[in-house]
Amino acid sequence: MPYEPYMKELIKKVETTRSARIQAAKEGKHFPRLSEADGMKLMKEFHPDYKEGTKRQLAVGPSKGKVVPNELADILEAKSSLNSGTVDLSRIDYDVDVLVIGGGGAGSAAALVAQEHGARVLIATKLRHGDANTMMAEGGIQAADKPNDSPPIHFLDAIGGGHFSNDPQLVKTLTHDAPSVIQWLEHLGVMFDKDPDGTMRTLHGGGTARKRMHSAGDMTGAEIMRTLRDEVRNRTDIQVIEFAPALELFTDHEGRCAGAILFNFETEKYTVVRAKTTILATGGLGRLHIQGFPTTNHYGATADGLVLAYRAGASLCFLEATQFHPTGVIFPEQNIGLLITEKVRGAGAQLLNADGEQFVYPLETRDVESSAIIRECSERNKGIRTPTGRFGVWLDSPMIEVLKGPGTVARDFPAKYRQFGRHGIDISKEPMLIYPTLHYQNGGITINSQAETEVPNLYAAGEVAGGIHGINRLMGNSLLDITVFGRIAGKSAAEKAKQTQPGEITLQHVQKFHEELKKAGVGDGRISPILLPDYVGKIG
Ligand code: MEZ
Repeated sequence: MPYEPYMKELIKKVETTRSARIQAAKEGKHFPRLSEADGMKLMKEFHPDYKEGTKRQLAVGPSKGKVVPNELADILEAKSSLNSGTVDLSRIDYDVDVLVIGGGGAGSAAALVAQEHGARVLIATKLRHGDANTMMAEGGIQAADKPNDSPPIHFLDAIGGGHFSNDPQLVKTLTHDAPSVIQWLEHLGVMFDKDPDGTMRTLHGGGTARKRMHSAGDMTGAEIMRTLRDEVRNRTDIQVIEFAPALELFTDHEGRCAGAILFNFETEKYTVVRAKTTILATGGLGRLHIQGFPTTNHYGATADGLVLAYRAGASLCFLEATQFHPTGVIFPEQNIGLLITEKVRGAGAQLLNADGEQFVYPLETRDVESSAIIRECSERNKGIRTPTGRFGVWLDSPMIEVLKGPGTVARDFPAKYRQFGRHGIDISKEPMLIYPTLHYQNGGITINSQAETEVPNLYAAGEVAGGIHGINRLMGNSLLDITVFGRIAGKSAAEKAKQTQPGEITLQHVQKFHEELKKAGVGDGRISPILLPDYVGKIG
């Protein structure tokens, strides 16, 4: 659906202010950036995380007393569909060294490295191999590999982006390993954007002091996922089972993780996997649609790994904070919630209100940027109304054509160019209409720098793990995190498997958790993991 005539009238206001804005940008004059204190103040007023009545304390489990969004608490304080009597645990279908649960970027990287360390590896994935948030990531992956940059500068940016809440040891590992991970990915076949002389092209993301965002057009995640998946599939000794989500972990009599039970979507049968070590790489929670927000996330992002690990005894961290990406599509209606990469702002595009005025520095951290947009559309009443009564602000992509030369938008943002083009909107000539969208699970399962959880023989990597980003992640640190910690988890799990005898598999922790729920008087009737989002009767 192209812009309606009244929207085209409003776009004229954007065009009126464009040449002065471009001139200012060329002179290095920017909209003032907020101080840490002013950013925090803005967030407390407008960021969804601070909205009253949207979170509650967990009543049971290892993180009892911690506050999480209600939608997440609902599935953490819920019963398993299994108990000790449901399945015959004497029949073991697969007996492996390392079980990887999740077939996205983190799971695939983990499987590759575990196999290189001599482990017999099985990947179990809920949908198809590669159906993951990795595939949805657009703009880039951070690594301090240019002469004017360094891992310590990257470290400071990541810590600042997390408002000083991140686990410093995890950030050190993330930023230190980044340059070698880029080399590893390139060696496997990832085609990063380069200048004609072979130099990696890098841009700024929000909250970064150096240009260190490496990209593959606006499909960086898809390119990384394609490469990792191909590599796994080429190593035929790594087994992959698709359409087989994990329903529950197994623990042995010492409380160590001992594998998982899978549910096969196609056959509707259970599969029992005994594993010496297990890696959770199940991704995030976007499809819980926190506070009713649309999401950038893939269809399977239903927080399954958090539920499984929590019942088995792993604590959770930083889940009180959810990331809303500032630039989700708000028009055309068919695409609501889909990601418009931060790389668009990294390339020079600015955010503008209904009067064509800039109201925020374009590369604030995501939580601050989102808060400014929400304020513009609510308190300041300067949002642009869509035909169905939603509000958004303009993202002035045509600026990029002027700043960087004609054809840049189609070349550097081919996916967005085509996506909007299908609706009769040429984003090299007309701005995009955006509003914050639910993007990322900032926190997750507590891990250390070896990717170990608090449950022996259970590891976690990627979006399911917490602590690396604290309460707010910077752009491009997710594709980095899945690769760095996926690789570490693979190595740690394979090495541990060498010293581990397979344990007896039980669901005793589930029974214990059910008793705790009963004692606390919560969770009656709710079953989790939910595996797939429930939209029945909710779309109107
Ligand atoms: O790290 C991300 O979330 C990312 C690359 C998203 C984007 O804006 O492109």
